Amino acid sequence: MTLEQGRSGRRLTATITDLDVARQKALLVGVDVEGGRLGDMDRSMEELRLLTDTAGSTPVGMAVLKRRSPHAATFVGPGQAEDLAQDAGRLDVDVVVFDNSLTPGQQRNLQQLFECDVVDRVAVILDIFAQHATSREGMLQVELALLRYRLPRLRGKGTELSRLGGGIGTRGPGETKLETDRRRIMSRISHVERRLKDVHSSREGQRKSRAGAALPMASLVGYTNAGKSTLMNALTRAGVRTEDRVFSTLDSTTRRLELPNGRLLLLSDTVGFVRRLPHQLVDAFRSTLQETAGADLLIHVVDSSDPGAPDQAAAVREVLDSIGAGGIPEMLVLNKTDLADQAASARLRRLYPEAVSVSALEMTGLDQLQSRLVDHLARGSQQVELLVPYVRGEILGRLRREAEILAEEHRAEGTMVSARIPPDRAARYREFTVG
Ligand SMILES: Nc1nc2c(ncn2[C@@H]2O[C@H](COP(=O)(O)OP(=O)(O)OP(=O)(O)O)[C@@H](O)[C@H]2O)c(=O)[nH]1
Ligand SMILES: [Mg+2]
Repeated sequence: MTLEQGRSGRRLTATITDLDVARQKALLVGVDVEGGRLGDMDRSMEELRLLTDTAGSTPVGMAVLKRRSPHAATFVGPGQAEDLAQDAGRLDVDVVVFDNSLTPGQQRNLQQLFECDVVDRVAVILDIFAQHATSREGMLQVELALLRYRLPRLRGKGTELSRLGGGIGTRGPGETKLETDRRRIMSRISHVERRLKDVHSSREGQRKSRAGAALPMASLVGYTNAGKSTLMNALTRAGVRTEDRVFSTLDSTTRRLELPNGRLLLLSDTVGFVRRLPHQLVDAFRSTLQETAGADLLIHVVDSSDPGAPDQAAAVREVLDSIGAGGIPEMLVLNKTDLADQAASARLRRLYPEAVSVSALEMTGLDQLQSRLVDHLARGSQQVELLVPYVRGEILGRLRREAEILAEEHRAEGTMVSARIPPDRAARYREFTVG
């Protein structure tokens, strides 16, 4: 890529030779409006490049512009819009992708000016989700998000009237095409919402039966591509798909994890986060995300080889707050230590002294992570002596899952057990406590 310093900002114009001709060509545009730090803008644009590429278009040019405040009609200023239209023509792009969110009106106006498609980051993320969703629930959630995004973007052609039937009783002003489209989308939205409700209530049933099993639950959370699924596989052999691309996981997978001291934990892997995750998606994926919000512990996976790791961690915490998971205890895991250079690793360890360093791919640091999980579960636990009658064998089974057994002895009256029980489980065993 070559860098030009123009009057309206910096312009990067790519000359990428290994172009896949079947793919759409895209011009990426980022507008620095709040006078934010340059580094942030660069990282955001790099991410937009990755998102656009994942969505199936090849970025062939990039423009980073400055503007004090967005122009009401076109977001960028008139001169900037003209420059961009020229770039779009010269590079012969199919689509111009804005990193900033555009209003439906701005999007429409720019489309006319550039004579090609114009989309924003939200649309790109929605598009990736639409391509990757595979489960029934995932597809319904994505469709809901897409419909809600499209609704305000319907284009009104005031003169185009569509009349139902056309006979007596249908005469009169008729209904604009916009109104019928809008009504169609709204009725589809309520249809999808109803179907989702069904899926959610059956999931709620599953969740309840799991709550009955009384296993603590830990959720893997983190920025997309941080290595959550790889870590899930390394710990549980779950066989979740992992890929070097964003949003490869959209559905949740939950597996049992047996810790070194024999205690069981449910571990779930779910959708990754990204900076400025579209609110339509957060809303639509609320139930998937709520599973995270119901966890006893969040295992926050950070890609320590990414220079933007601290920003990514902050973005993840923001999303967690927005779904009501901000108060759940968090264990920070610095992943991909095999890729990170030493200076960067040292810097991250200083920033997050409490974090565990691992490489999920090379399976290093996992022992330490597991023992931290053991410690976490045992936090605040009390050592108790229990006498469990032989007829209550099921109690021992449960105890083995929920507590750490220190000693066991068979007596005439039953099994004498010495165990460390977490505080939230202690009440269940009170009737067996001795001494
Ligand atoms: N070198 C290295 N690569 C890793 C490590 N962990 C994961 N990766 C790679 O990083 C990429 C993303 O891994 P995933 O496990 O799919 O990441 P994820 O967080 O589940 O991503 P999404 O589901 O897309 O949000 C894959 O290509 C992995 O092979 C690691 O410790 N070291
Ligand atoms: Mg994944």
